[in-house]
Amino acid sequence: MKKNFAFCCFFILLVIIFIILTGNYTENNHNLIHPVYANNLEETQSDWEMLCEGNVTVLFSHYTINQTPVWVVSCSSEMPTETPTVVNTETPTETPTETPTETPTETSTGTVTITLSPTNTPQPTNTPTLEPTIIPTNTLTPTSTLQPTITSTLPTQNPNNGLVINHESVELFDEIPQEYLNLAFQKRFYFVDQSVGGNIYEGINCMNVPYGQALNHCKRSNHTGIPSYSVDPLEVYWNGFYPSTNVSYNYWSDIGTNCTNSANQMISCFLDKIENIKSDYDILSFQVSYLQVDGNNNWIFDIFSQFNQLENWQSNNPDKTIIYWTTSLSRGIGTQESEQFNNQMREYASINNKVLFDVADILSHDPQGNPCYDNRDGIQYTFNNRSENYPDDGLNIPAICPHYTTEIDGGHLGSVSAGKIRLAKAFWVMMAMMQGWNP
Ligand SMILES: [Ca+2]
Ligand SMILES: [Ca+2]
Repeated sequence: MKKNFAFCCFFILLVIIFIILTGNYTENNHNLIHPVYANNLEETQSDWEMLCEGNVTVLFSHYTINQTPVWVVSCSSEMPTETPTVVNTETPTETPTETPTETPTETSTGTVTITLSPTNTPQPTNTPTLEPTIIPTNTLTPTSTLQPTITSTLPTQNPNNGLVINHESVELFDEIPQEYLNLAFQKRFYFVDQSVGGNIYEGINCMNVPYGQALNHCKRSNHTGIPSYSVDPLEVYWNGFYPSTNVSYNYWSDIGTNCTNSANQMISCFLDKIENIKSDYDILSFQVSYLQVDGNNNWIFDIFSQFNQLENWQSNNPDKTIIYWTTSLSRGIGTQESEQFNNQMREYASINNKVLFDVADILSHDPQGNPCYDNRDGIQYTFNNRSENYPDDGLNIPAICPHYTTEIDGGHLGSVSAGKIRLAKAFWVMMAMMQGWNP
């Protein structure tokens, strides 16, 4: 009897251990992503939508770590009810020879854990925009396989040589000679940024595999809200693959606290970080987010007076290259501050022969090269549950094209792909030109 009782107890104990382990497994099995410290509500919501591929249905508090609430967002696998209107039905000029083997079937079913800084109030009332799974009308398949091996000894870029990568550079992507790509793949690149930087990093990672193997969020050419903003599927297509293992990215919140609160903090956070990791990288950089040029952060202009510190570091580390970026942009930013800041950055890079990744220029031109301006234009922009109808302020200020984001005020690059893929292509053009390619 005692034996039976002991056996029973042991069995119950086993069941309890199993339940605990299973619970832990489920928790560990969450699609743990980088904690997002929301700068504002819009950014957080957009990140949730992006991470859940547009489907956010359940939001609940889960637990706290060091008194910081950790929120769990459950992504639904619900499919959109509307049928996307495919605008671009033209036959691509490239002649694909194979039929794709992959049928995009992915739906977002993962659970995403997001850590919010305690001062932010998550908004569970956010109505997600469902993003249909897009089946491209073209049938492109990569026809080449790139080998990331050094095969030549081409001259490397002199850090004193200036270089501007802007929207016109994107078209050069298909012309990059393999030998320069091979050199570019060896360069270890590091950047610090906010959420749009995360989007850009995603774009670069999209191309880490051949097009046929890339995730859906890499290939969305259709703008599900306003079909006229859809792009040619070739805009989100690439041949071969572009290894991203040597590209690294950190959020500002990774490298320090209050890094985005002042120009002084920003530069010292960046310099402290790169001093610690410089043996691991060849090219180092940071981007100022559109959140810092929204007109409420005039301190951002002080950053230019801090650049002498970057110059000092560059002088002390002649085998490294610090490159410069213009800002990300949103539909609403486009502000006079963003325009002024980016022009000042272009001027600094030009005068001082810097490499400039002109992200603002790339994002503010549509794939045909037409400029895009802020949403205070008297033109109504409404789809799904979103709308803006701001009066025309009489100013045309460069802003992200609606071809590259489905946000009406924001500028995240997740739900349509052309923005982040064009930036990824421009990135490789820049990396190849930094290795001496002169197209
Ligand atoms: Ca408008
Ligand atoms: Ca305007």
